[in-house]
Amino acid sequence: MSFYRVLYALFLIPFLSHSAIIENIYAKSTTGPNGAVFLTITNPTEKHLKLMGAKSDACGHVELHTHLKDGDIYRMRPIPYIMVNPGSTVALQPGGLHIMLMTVKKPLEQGNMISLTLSFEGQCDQTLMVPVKKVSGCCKHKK
Ligand SMILES: [Cu+2]
Repeated sequence: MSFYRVLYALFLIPFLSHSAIIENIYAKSTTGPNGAVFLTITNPTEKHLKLMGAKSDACGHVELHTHLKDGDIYRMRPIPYIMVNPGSTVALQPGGLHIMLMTVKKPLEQGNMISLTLSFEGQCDQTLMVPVKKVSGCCKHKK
């Protein structure tokens, strides 16, 4: 490796560490019209990280959702972005924040893989392969 290559690699390291760390990602199996993806997002940077949206070829479009209490029941509500504070982790999980797959093209069955592209503000899009898992006793995705 030449001196310049080493220099180039050292130069890149701070930029590589400036991206979101995605873990524990899965999609809930469903035969219904809508699905949901859950994951954790860790922000290793010193700046706020904003998930602005997502895309998937497994469904018509993708929305970011949260659950808000409405009287005695929790209802899903679309939100414009999900913020991850510097050095912290946000969990998208059943009953809370989630990525909603609207108008799923075909049933999401356990063992399938779907692709999902996450868009963070000021970063390159991240495309991930997401395994479909059966989740029992989970939320029903109705509006
Ligand atoms: Cu939802």
